[in-house]
Amino acid sequence: MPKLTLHEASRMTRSKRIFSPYIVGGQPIRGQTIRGPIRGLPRRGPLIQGLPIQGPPLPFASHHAPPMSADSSAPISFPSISLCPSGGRWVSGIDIADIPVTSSGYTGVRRNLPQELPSLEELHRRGFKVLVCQPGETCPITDVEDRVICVVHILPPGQSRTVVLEANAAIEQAHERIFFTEKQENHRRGDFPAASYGISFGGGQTRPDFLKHSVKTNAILQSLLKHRAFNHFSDDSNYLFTTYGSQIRQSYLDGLAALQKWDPQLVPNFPGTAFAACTWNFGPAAVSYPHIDDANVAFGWCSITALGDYNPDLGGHLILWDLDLVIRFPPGATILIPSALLAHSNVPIQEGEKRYAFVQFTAGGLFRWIDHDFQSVEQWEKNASEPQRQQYEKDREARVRDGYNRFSNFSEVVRGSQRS
Ligand SMILES: O=C(O)CCC(=O)C(=O)O
Ligand SMILES: [Fe+2]
Repeated sequence: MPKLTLHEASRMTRSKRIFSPYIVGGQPIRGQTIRGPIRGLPRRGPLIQGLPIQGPPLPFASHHAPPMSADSSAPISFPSISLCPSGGRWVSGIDIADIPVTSSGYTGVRRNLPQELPSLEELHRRGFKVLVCQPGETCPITDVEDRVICVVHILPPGQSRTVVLEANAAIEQAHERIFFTEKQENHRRGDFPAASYGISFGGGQTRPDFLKHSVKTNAILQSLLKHRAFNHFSDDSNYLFTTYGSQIRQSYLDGLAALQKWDPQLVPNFPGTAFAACTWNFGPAAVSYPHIDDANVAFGWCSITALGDYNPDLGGHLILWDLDLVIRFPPGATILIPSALLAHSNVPIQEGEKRYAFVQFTAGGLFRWIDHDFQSVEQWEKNASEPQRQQYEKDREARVRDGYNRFSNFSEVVRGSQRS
């Protein structure tokens, strides 16, 4: 496995910063522009250089504090805690190619997972490690073949304060106004209402289309889409996606472009986004049970941004069950994971704390529709010629065989960052 020198590592963090209009106090600095265009993303609004911003300390517990036990203020001994080395990566012990996908290769395989919310201490007893990334850092997680399978990004302190407070307020306001449907209230991911907006295909839809809502809910969700905090999170996660998963992101963009050509109404949620849809997990305590988002693209990423107001040393972490890993997940942080492949859930938060999440994703069914000449599989099977069937079968085998290698190789990412 190639080793990253300190020099390489620091070049990488310096050259791949996240840019944001958010600074302490929330006022963009005018007149300053970023040095170069972010590849694949349109420039939008006044941007500042995303250099570490000096500002007041995090509104949450210090990131140096060891995890505390859930029911007392005494720190528990947690020797397995690891800091993500600056500019480096966390090397997990899994091979992502060992995780099964459906035979068509579009979506994940649902697993029967226990509905449990183990505490940090319990996870420690079970041998899980805790990954802690520092504010302003990005930490990729690789598998044994050096594929970048996940990415963790923690906002710099000055940014997180403003953007998180704004996003929280918008989510709370929307929560009060939305009359949730039975399906939005009761889903298998956890005991919290959730609403999705965007382009999807599955669950009763006869063709790819916008998820349907009442006129009122639609207007509320559209106003969240316009909110600058969610545009900021969209930019951040797309920037991470471009940097660490360029092949997958390109396939998402190609898919969206094909859909929009087929139906020009299918305009994505955010300018420059590669994701087809997003979900807001409303609180008051959006903590997920172990699950796999099996309808999402199998060889792809979804982006989760944690929000709310909770002590991230005590709870709210993201658990990746296949990696025996617990990731500290403070409000404002974004984690990209292949959510159709890896089982994930959260560590519970403390009584009275609030947690929400903003999740961006793409349904695998959209690609199935595109690859079947913009028809359902059933329609396609009725109409397809023998050569078409043979070609489909070849593509299917290649999709499953090569899919896992669409995750970027870490050394390629480093080389790419040094070139730009
Ligand atoms: O809130 C989180 O950290 C996870 C959310 C999630 O996995 C989901 O909504 O599917
Ligand atoms: Fe999920």
